Amino acid sequence: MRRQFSKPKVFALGIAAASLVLAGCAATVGSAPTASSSEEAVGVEAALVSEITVFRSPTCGCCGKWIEHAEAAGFQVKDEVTEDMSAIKQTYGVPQSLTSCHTTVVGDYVVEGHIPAEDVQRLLTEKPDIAGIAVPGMPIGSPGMESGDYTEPYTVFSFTESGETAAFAEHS
Ligand SMILES: [Cu+2]
Repeated sequence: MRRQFSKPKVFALGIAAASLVLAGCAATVGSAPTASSSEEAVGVEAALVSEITVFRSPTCGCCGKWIEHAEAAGFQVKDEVTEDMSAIKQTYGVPQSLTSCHTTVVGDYVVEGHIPAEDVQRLLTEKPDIAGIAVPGMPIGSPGMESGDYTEPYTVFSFTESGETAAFAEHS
């Protein structure tokens, strides 16, 4: 389920997210990618960006699963493997409090972490005046982080170049 927010909300983030990134995808062990994501596959229209670039570290398994999710939704993924993800996040201006594992470049936007493809498509359709969107940490149940049927509620945040954040979408 997704709700859209009109009022910006700021959440306390960071410590939990950082430790999750260090722990690296442990929750995905033994879980299979769900087939349901392909049902959202329609929707990348010709006019929208279809080629995206994913930066990820070589050891990141859940990043690969998110790539599969994006491909199932119709995106063509350029897979860039790098040892220095913090440099990538700095280059693309991802606020430190919003960092996750992989960083994706979608047209002029930065898409950080395990964002549902439907939110990427909404971003491309609505073209808001922001730098990008992010799911901090690696919430269990987000695309690429599936673990059985369990989904922990999580928020997709938008961020601007000056570092302002707001809720973009909610998932539970
Ligand atoms: Cu991840």
